[in-house]
Amino acid sequence: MIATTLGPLKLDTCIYNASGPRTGSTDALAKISASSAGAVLAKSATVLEQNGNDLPRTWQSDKVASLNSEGLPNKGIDYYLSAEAIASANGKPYLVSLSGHNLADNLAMLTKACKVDGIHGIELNLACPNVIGHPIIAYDFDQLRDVLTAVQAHEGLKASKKLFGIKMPPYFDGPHFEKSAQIINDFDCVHFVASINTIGNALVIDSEAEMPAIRPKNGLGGLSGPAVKYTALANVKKMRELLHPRIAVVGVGGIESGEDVFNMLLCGAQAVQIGTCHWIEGPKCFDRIAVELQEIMQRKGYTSIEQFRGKLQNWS
Ligand code: RRO
Repeated sequence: MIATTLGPLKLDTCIYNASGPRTGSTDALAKISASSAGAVLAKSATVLEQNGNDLPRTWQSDKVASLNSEGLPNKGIDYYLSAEAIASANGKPYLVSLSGHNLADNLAMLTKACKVDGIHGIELNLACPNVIGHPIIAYDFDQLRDVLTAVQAHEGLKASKKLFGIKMPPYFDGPHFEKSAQIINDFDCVHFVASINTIGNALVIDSEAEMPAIRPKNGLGGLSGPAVKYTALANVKKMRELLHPRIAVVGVGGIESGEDVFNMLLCGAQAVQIGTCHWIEGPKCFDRIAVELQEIMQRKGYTSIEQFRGKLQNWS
């Protein structure tokens, strides 16, 4: 009832995890795999293992929003590639996320990922807000085009025919939506666009301490959770309108209920990722949210997501 496809991949449910929280270890990936998530996506990887930014680097509030400046702590690409048997033990697609320090690193990791049969898809993260000294790639449209030009020319990706997509930052202005979609549309190698990463460079203040809640970047970090849901919905709607129909849009940002997923699907999402809610609630969130979505569909008489996907009504 809530199955979907992403390129050649079949997902039993259209809900799976976002890269980030609870995705850094094989133990965490195995738990997602054992839940009703439709796919398993690993933490963004760099070429080599790294520890990330100084602590404290996260702040959580289950009601409003969360903030992180993790700075890409991860075990290195080889670890996530070799986790394929564990992550896909339950027959689900396993995707890795790449977030190298530079284009050469991303291409080197792409080469490795394309050689592993058990990797079903690759998400290139063009939107990390937390690496000190590195601006968000997809806010620089020349760099966005350069990265995609290099990926398109990548022989290993072409030969492997693997699902390839990009994780995008939120945009806030019409011309930015248009320009980014126009660039992406020029590249056949892009099969999906996942919108949105966290809203970069937000600030949470601890009033008692009269200090920022987190240490790195003088307190600035990526904002996530319910507060960003409305920005995420708008990004999914705009991307779906502007991207070529062959490119799927994966919705992500602040999703925590079946109703939130339903709204993402109305905006045209092909699948929906859960980040902060997974972080706070753990992998049982995938079971709960899947049940909630099915209840809404039953109440409305829908038997498949295709019956309402992308069919958000307009005011006349
Ligand atoms: O690790 C992080 O600090 C991080 C990454 Br790579 C990302 O893409 N988005 C985010 O909010 N945090």
